[in-house]
Amino acid sequence: SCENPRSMLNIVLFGPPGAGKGTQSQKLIARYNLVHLSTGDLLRSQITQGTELGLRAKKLMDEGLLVPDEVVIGMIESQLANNTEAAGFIFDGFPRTVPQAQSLDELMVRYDTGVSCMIALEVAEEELVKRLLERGKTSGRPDDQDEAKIRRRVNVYNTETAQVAGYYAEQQKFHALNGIGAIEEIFTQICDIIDQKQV
Ligand code: B4P
Repeated sequence: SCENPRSMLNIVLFGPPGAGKGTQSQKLIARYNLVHLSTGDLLRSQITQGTELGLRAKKLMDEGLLVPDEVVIGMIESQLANNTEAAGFIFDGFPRTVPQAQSLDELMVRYDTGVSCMIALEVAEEELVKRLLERGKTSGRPDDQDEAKIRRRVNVYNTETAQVAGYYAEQQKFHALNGIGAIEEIFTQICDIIDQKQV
C-alpha cells in the first residue's frame, strides 16, 4: 500500500529507457508537490560540472551501461539529506538494480518513511527505439544517438533492471500499466493508482 510512518508519498517510477519516466515525472511533481530525483539527471549534471564522478560516469553512460551502485546510491543519499522537509519523492530511473532497491529501503528507514509504491510503464522495444532515436535528434545525448547503443540499454534493462519489479511485487507495491498511448491518458492512469492507494 502507499502508507508509511510519516505518510510521505514516495513513488518509484519504473520502466525501460524511453518508457516515459522523465516525461511523467514532470507532471507528477506538479500535481503532488513532490521532489523529483532522477539519477540520470543527477549524473548528467555531474558531467556538465566536469567532476571526477561525472568523468567516470560519462564513459559508462555513453556506452549504455549502468554506473556502479555505490555511485548512484551516494547521490541519492545526499539528495535525501538535502530535502528533509519534502512531502515525498519521485524516484525516476532509480533503483535500477536489486542492491540499489535494498539501499533505498535502508535509507528510507533512516528518515522514518518508506517506498509507497512502484509504478512500471510497459513499452515494447521497437517503440522505445523509435522514441529515443527521435529524442536523439535534439537531446544531444550520446546514448540516444545510435540504434545499437539504444538496444544495448534495453538489453541492460532486461538483464539487470527488470528484476527490481519482483523486489517490489514481493512487498505488494508493484503496479504496471501500458506506457503506449497519449501522455495525458497515461498520466491519468498513474494518478488513479496513486489516489486509490493514498490514505
Ligand atoms: P536515464 O536518464 O534514466 O535515461 P532514460 O531511461 O533513457 O530516460 P527516460 O526513460 O526518463 O526518458 P523518457 O521515457 O521520459 O538514464 C541514462 C543513463 O544513466 C543510463 O543508461 C545509465 O547509464 C545511467 N543511470 C541512470 N540511473 C542509473 C542508476 N540508478 N544506476 C546505474 N546507472 C544509472 O523519454 C523518452 C522519449 O519518449 C522522450 O523523447 C519523450 O518525449 C518520449 N515519450 C514519453 N512518453 C511518450 C508517449 N506516451 N508517447 C510517445 N512518446 C513519448
